[in-house]
This record gives sequence, structure tokens and C-alpha cells, in this order.
Amino acid sequence: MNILVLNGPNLNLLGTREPEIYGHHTLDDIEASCIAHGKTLGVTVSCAQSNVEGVLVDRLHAARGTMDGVVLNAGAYTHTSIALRDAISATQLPVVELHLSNTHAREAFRHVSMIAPVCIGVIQGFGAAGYPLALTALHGHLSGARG
Ligand code: CA2
Repeated sequence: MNILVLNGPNLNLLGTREPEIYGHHTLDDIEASCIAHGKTLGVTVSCAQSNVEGVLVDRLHAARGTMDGVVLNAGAYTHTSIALRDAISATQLPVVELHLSNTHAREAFRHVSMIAPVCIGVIQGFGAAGYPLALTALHGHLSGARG
């Protein structure tokens, strides 16, 4: 089983600013934890990050046929990007939307997600710990263990 962990804009800055919102972990820490957690699940985890909307769209397109599912923290594009929503639909892959913060406890513009309707589920508000949670959830979904 192959899972892509895809992070969007500004998430390369994790651990450098706003730790009260996003925690102290760097993106490297998070990616390493995803790969390690994947090994416990028997999943090969690939990681990518881009600040560019079109590159994220391209990554999703490339995931089709090579990945079994995607964990996606689309960052601020979550709230604006119909292009990402359409790319998720086009891949026909199960995608878990993920956020470090609880976007519903923040500004009103973060309460709307363009991508949630085309994702299989959403994990948010648990900081970096959300990534292994999302991998476990997606692994369960792909294994047919949703109950
Ligand atoms: O909580 C999340 O994971 C978000 O996807 C993070 C996005 C935000 O726009 C979403 O509403 C929720 C922002 C990521 C910014 O990351 C930074 C990291 C360090 C310093 C500054 C920003």
C-alpha cells in the first residue's frame, strides 16, 4: 500500500513561527513520523510539499495510478481552491483532509473547506499527531476496515 502525504503553502515554515497555533515540530519531523508510522502499518509513505497551487494539482494527478490514497494538508488553499477540489475528484483516490489546527475555532474564513466534500474524512486540531492518525484512518479505509 502506497500513501502520499501532501502538504501545501507555508507548511515548509513549520517550527519556525506561530508555535502556539501549529506546534514546534518541523515539516521534516512530521514527514519522518509519517514514514515511521507507515512502516508500523505496512504502508510505504511518500511525502511532498509545495507552495504552488498548480504543483499540488500536478502531484495529485501523478498520484493516480501510483498511490492508493492521499493525506492532504492543503493549507490556505483548503478555503479557496476549486482547482484542488477538482483534482481530488479527478484522481478518484481516497483523500483525507488534514489540519494541524482546529480551523472551526479560528477566523470565519477558515470555517469553509472547498475540498471537504470530495474527501473521505477530515482530521484536524491535533497538531502533528494528526498525521499518523490520518494514516491509520486511511489505511483502515483502504483495508476495508471502516466498520
Ligand atoms: O491548521 C492547518 O494545518 C492549516 O492548514 C494551516 C494553514 C492555514 O491557512 C489553514 O487554515 C489551516 C497555514 C499554514 C501556515 O503554516 C505556518 C507555519 C509556520 C509559520 C507560519 C505559518
